[in-house]
Amino acid sequence: MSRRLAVAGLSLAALLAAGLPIYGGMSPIGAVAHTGSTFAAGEPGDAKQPFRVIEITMTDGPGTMSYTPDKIDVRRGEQVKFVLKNTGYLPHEFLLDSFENNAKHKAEMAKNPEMEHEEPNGKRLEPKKSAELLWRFTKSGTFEFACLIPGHYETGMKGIVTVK
Ligand SMILES: [Cu+2]
Repeated sequence: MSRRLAVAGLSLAALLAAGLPIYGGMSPIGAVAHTGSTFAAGEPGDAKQPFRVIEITMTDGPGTMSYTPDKIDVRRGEQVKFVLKNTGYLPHEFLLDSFENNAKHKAEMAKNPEMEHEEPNGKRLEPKKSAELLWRFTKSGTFEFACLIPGHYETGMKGIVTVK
């Protein structure tokens, strides 16, 4: 969060210095505010409650980027601890959200590729790193996990969580 604020601050300064208009959708305020509205898929988990562990590997190779597995079924109310492993050569993200929010986020990332996600519903991993994300699926429906680094989603970095 602090890094993102710093980045947002810099871009504001740059825009002001350049005397360019500041568009509503790209203002620092907008960029920060959207972080609070990204919990479509449930809520951050509670480590004191039981959870199931699901390991997800993120990989990249010639013309391919993917999550394994890329389809997960959970019960409504269930907690899942995602153990994320980036075995590829590039940084990757895991953002758990609605399809709609991920699509919006993706458009923002295209304009601001340095944007880094450190939110309760997302992680960014450098190559050969791992991370954990504990999540409670409080809503039934179909959700998406995605890597929104420009070009990655299109190359296959997306997966589906079905909550019943
Ligand atoms: Cu990626």
